[in-house]
Amino acid sequence: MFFIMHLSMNRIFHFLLALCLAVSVNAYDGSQLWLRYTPNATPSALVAGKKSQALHELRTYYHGTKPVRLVQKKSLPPEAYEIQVEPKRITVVGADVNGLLYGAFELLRMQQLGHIHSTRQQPVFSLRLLNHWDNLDGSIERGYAGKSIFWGEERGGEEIQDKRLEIKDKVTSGSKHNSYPLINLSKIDAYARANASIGINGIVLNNVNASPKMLTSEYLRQVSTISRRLQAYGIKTYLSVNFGSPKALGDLSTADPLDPQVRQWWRSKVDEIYRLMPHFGGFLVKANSEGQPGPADYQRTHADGANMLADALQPHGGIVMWRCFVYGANHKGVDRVKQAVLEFQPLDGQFRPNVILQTKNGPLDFQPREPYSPIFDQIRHTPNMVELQITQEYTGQSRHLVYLAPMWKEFFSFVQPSSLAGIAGVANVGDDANWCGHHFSQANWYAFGRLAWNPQLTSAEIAREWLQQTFTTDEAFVRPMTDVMLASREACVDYMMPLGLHHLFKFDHHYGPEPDGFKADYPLEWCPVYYHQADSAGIGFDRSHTGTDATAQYREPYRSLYDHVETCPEQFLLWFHHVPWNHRMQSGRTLWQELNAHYDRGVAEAERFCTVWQQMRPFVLKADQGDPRRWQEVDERLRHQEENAREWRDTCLRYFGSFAEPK
Ligand code: GCW
Repeated sequence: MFFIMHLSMNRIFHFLLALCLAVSVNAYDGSQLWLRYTPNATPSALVAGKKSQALHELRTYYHGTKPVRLVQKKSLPPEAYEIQVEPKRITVVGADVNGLLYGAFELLRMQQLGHIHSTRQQPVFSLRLLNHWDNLDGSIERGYAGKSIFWGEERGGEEIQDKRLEIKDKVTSGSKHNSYPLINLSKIDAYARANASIGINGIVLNNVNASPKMLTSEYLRQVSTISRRLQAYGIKTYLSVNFGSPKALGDLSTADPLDPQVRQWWRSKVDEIYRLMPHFGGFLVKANSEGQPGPADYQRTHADGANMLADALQPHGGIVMWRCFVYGANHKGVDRVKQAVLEFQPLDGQFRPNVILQTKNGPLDFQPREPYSPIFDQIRHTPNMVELQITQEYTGQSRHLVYLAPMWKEFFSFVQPSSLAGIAGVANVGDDANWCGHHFSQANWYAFGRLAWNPQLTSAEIAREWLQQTFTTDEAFVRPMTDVMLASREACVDYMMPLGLHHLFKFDHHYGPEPDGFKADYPLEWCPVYYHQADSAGIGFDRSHTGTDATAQYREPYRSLYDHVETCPEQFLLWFHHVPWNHRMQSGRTLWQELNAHYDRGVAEAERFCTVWQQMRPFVLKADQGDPRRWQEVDERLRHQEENAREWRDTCLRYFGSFAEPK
């Protein structure tokens, strides 16, 4: 009896085990991103060309019946490609290895989308970078998708990391190749491949709030291991550097950029880097901002600081990306949105040719909606790069579905892409199975790459192709979900901070509303009450000529448009003006009524997204072979988003309502 029971228990156990395995084989966690290609059983013999990553991709994933040739043609512009579809064959022509790889991925994209056609493409920006805010202990500043894929141990701090390197050094001493098995190299390969598939050609591996340790020989060896993997996919490696490094590392007593020893320190450091990594790209620097060291510590200018680094990098062809996100250091008490122009405009023309100024799209800080940063009007003799934030620090943090392409397109409607030397996106990637925390946050990474390649693409085109590759090409899914994605950014603005309101976020973590946020010990620039200025007379920050005169930093016609309440677009109204509660809006409503209407609309949209997603269940389950995991994970987040949208509306209206007698 016992034996029989034991036997059947055993069977049940094995049956359950088999079931679990079957489910986990089918379970789809989102890890393949938009690259859900089915590999060929054997490499396709139809694809010919010189050995390259491009050849490998096509041999593995091209399923067509026409032969494909890969050809390099130096006369094309750098990184450009052509796909020529003829009756009997397809030719992918690339300017260089990057061009070939991008051409190969374009062909695979067309295959996924079901329509292969001739095309000729060249990138609009030559610098298409991701910026990781990854710390050496493995944490990620403003990261919402797990730990860094580059640094740290699961629970490690920098010390543990250092020990690990020491141990590893001992193990590998004597060996020609340094390899650090504790970094998941296959993850880095997959990451590099995903980036190459959307045309990213540079990655900054560490946080702009940079640890000086980044530049120690131990870490540089790890950087070099990573950089080789990225280089295989045409991606250059860059590092954020701490301006105070020579001092902080104990090598010198100063980091003054005009001190000869300091200059020599940087030259030697840069030489060391290029000995390890001849393809190294350069440095990204956050100086004299939010407590970071910089040239102002020695009464030197940003130009002095940037030029010193540029001089060290120049012989190797490296660049300096110097951030203009500075406030608080030299212009205390001045409207924060004006400080970048005040700081950098007088220095325009004083920078070395290999310095690029990198500025966030808006003058404050990645809010759901900001006017463009006027620095793009004021800096004319120094190359500019725009920094966009892919990680959703202020747009729901991988818990909300907010598709950011419309926001970035809005920026490009004010700032000509051709006026920019490059584009950088703050990455939203961590070691989560689906890379980005929210399945739909993958779309922001994808959209960033596609827009960095071609900012003329529409938000809808990008959303559609992402949905088709990531979920299914079924129009009954693609159409409604494209609509949801396109509506999501405006919904977020509406339920968080409509009509030009900004920075109403909870302190520090920036999730959720805190319109009454004021603490005597915060810097004023971090307090919501400072930004909305609500009182019994009205609401909004007067940045017109009667206030801080930030409008004067804009080129015409925006300067005049923004300066007057009557002409200021309503979406920026409270950014530029303090407006009475009973001000008549274009709709005929009072400002207070209009504010209510926007918050209500935002919440209604969040509710609608949930409803649409319910209807999408069969399509997602079908795409995932019956596995509900991905659908459920999105569903849970959408419900949370709806709840959080309500919290935003109710908290903000309750607080503002205490000033605004309904009129
Ligand atoms: O938006 C703020 C963030 C900081 C960030 C800083 C910056 C990396 O809250 O976390 O620091 O901007 O861009 O330097």
